Formats: sequence, C-alpha cells, structure tokens
Amino acid sequence: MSKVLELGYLGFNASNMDEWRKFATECIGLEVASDTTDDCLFLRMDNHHHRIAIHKSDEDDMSYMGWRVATEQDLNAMAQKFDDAGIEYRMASVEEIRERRVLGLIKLHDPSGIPTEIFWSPQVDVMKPFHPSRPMYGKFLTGSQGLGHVLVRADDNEATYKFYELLGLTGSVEYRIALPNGAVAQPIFMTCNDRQHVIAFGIPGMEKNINHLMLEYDNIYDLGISHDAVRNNNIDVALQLGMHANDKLYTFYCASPSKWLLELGFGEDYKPLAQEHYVGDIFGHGIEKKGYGMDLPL
Ligand code: MBD
Ligand code: FE
Repeated sequence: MSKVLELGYLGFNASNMDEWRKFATECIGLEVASDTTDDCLFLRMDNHHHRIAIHKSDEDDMSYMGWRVATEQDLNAMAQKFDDAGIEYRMASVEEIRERRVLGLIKLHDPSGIPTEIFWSPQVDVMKPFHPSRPMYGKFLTGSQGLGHVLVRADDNEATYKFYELLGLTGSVEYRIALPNGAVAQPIFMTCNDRQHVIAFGIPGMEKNINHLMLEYDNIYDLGISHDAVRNNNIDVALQLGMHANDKLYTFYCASPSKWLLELGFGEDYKPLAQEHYVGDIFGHGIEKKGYGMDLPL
C-alpha cells in the first residue's frame, strides 16, 4: 500500500518578503537558497534544494503542503487510491514539477480545501550542505521525519481524519482542553514517520489554513538563541516556553511575519504507548499574546 513518508515541503503566500527574509535568517537560522528571486524566497533546513518556499503575494497564509512518497510507483499507486475513493486530483504539468524541484507530482485539495501535493524524488543538493544564516551549534531535525509539523484548519474533523488516513497517516485525539467559553477542544494528531505528529487539526475558529508550523532543533542552545533573537526583535510570543504532554517537545510559539505562528522546539521524547490523552502540558506554555488562535489553556 502506498503511503506518504514525510511532510517534505511547504509553500506560503506572504505580503512582506523583506521581513520574511530577515526573520527566517536572523531569528530562525534558515538558509536562503542561491536561486531565490524577489518573488520566491526558497528557505533551506538541510541539503534539500528547499523545504519552505515563500511566494510574494497580497495574502498571508500557507498555500500548499507537499507530502513525499518513496517512488514513482508509489505516486501512481496513490493516484489509484484517489480514483478508488472518488477523490479529485490531477497530475501536475512539467512546469509545475520543475517549480517544486521534484520528479513527479499529484495536485489535489484536502477536505478543507487546502492545496495538497503528493510528490516523489525531491532535488537534494549534496554539493551544498546546509549552511545556517546565523551561527548554530547543531542543525534542524529533518531527515526521515520531514521538515516538522503543522497545525491546520479542518472544517470537518472526521472527513479530515479519513483523508489523511488515506494518505497513510495514523493518530487520534490526544488532548481535551477546556476553553474559557465552556467548549472543549479535542485536537487530533497524526503521523506517518518517527515524528510524534506531523499534522494536527481540530482547533475551532481558524481562519487561515495554518495555525502554526513547528521546526525542531537538535541542540537546545539553538532554541535558546532563537528565543533571544525573537525577544530582542520584540516579536510577539503567543505561548511562552513550555513542554508538551504528547511529544515532550520543549517549545515556544512566536508570530511569523505573516501572523501565523512558528513553533520552535527541541527534544522530542516520545515513547510509543497505547493511546492516552491529556488535559494540559507538563509545564510552561503560558499564554502571553492573544489573537493568534493559540489562546489555549495548555
Ligand atoms: C503540539 O505541537 C501542539 O502544537 C499542541 C497545541 C499540543 C501538543 C503538541
Ligand atoms: Fe505544535
């Protein structure tokens, strides 16, 4: 059975390209690829051509997610699965394939209308090992775990679960969070590799496609240096440093120049267990700046 292996790349629309370049390089440490243009900022986390593309626009949101399969055979098998399930998709044009720096690509939409791409064979620039834009002790944790995780909008949790299950992900509800308005949020977390979760959804009231993107450092010093840079630049922090219950990741959430959140983390320590759920995190994650859709009493 064909399944996706990792969240391989992400695309975003952004109205402030200058701010994005500064934030990505000085605050996070991402590398700018040499063939970046005024209209498309290619950001690197490892030796892949890019992991993140920021496209100049008058909107500020995630514009596509790229899920990787192992082989061309798996891409075709995935297309067959979409046929069998009655899910609309199309094979991308040669130009579209080149634009993403892959060898083959299916384009479709998830149940909330988020542009979704399934690809095989990303361009890996082995002659250009990742070189951070600011000094780093370690590197970004990518590899077989992909670029990180995202929390996305889901208009229908059940339909969304079924869609990502078809792609090959597994998971379940992992928190019950009592909201101040009396409602209870039951976010769902799913994975397709050793990362505890690759996608999450089920936070009510989202307007953008994305609430946050999590990028993981493999050295805690780099998380601390990023935190200093965010503080020194007076960037909004939605949730303060804290440790999640499910993946034991030590993280904080800050505003990206597009006003969705970047969660920066270190130290996932997830031991596979029978499923359990939580009503709060281990420590921290205090709400600091409201209005970013993360006003969750974790
Ligand atoms: C996460 O990464 C997260 O964003 C939330 C809200 C809860 C647990 C882990
Ligand atoms: Fe997260």
